[in-house]
Amino acid sequence: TSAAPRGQTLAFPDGFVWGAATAAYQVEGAVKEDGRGPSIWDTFCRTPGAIADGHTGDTACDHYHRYADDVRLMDRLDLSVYRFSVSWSRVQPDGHGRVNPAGLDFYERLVDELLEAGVAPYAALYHWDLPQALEDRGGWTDRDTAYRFADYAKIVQDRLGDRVRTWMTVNEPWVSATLGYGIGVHAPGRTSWADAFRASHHLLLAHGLGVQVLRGGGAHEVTISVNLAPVLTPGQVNDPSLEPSPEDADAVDRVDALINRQFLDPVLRGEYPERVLPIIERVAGLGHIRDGDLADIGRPIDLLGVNYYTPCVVRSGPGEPANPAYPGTEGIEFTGAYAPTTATGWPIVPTGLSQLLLRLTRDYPGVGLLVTENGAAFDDAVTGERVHDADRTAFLESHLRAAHEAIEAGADLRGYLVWSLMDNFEWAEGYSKRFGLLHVDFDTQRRLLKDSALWYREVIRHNGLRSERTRRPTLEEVA
Ligand code: PNW
Repeated sequence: TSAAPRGQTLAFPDGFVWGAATAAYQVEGAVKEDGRGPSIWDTFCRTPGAIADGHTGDTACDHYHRYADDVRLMDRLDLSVYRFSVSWSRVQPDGHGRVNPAGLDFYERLVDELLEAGVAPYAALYHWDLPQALEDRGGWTDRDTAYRFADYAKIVQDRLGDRVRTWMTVNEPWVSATLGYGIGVHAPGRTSWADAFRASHHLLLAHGLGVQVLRGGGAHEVTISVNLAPVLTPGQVNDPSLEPSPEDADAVDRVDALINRQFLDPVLRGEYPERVLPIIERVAGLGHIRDGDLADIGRPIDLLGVNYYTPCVVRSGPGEPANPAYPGTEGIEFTGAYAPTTATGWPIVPTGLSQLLLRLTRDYPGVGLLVTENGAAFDDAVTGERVHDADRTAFLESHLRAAHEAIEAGADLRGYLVWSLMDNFEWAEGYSKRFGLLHVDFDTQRRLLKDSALWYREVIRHNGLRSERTRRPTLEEVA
């Protein structure tokens, strides 16, 4: 229900950044090469039943060897930025102490290749692949891991800081803590809510200490990427103006505090929300939150990285037990959205993105916004040399319309990065879920530009959406 008129170009602001993202473990492969140490994902992938079809990231997209070809494809797509993550255990095999220069060499080659192609490197320091040696000392439940992260951030910046201007500390602390330590469906596969809350706090602390280090090292822009979801009642999914009942509004507020404000308030205001503290205290105590931590966590950042996929839909549900993924949600029903879904089963709700961006603008003014992930998995079929992924193009187009609408209404949105540049290792789903603009044949490692990639290139070239919806590229453009 975008207000944007059809038959007219929707221009984005000058300097708007267009890009795509990946993460080290999801694309690199080469897990034993050039001195890389094991990460918690290497270990987790060997746990029977943990990953669909027993897949691992051992080879993934073989990006470690094919990075130069992959950068050429980014160049062909006219990307202005590429967000990648650095594998901590490539740089420090044990997560502390000894540095592995060959690991840094890889990122230096990648960054130089990107700069050569005119694609700005956005380096994320932590996208879930904790060195196993640190997990053996307690992982993110141990406060020391945050300090080790700060050391590691300095090591990477010392090598790349003259070329990388935009740095991201941690990716999605909620997912990392909850799926990894709370419900155990991600590495390290632990199942303790007390651990999850401690992990969550230490990930935020790592972010704050990282900001301090990166600023000290002259970083131009520092950001964190947070998975965010507007929390809506079922009725609001299709009619955002609908007023919820007081009971439903209370359910919405409690879930919003847990999934969004638990991260936004510490980072952007230097405080935990009042609504979350009693839940943390009941589950984990508050002993892990020390004086001064929130001042560290709340250090100013330049941009907030927003990862948006789907809204969270709830209503009051007297008698409901807490949702296993959200402690403290007794009496709330998680209904899901009534909307078409992607291949991961996530409802497609583009208006959720405009609502989210406008809410951030209203509640957290003064920080620029960057969509660091948005995208969708679909069951793509290859036809000869083509991948006709019209559903992905429609997904991206509808979300860009929503983003444009938010900008028109005052959101300070600086850019948009598609998740993902290429099909890759989708964590617990293995290779079964394809999010890429590039199709990857995991037997031959051949890459194909999907129709959505060609469509995205047109968006980038015009710095906006052209009049027709879901325009398919012509064969000449593909050649
Ligand atoms: C993000 N959830 O993960 C990650 O940053 C990517 O590495 C990942 O490939 C992508 O989204 C697609 O899944 C998420 O359960 C995983 O709400 C799970 C959730 C959200 C984001």
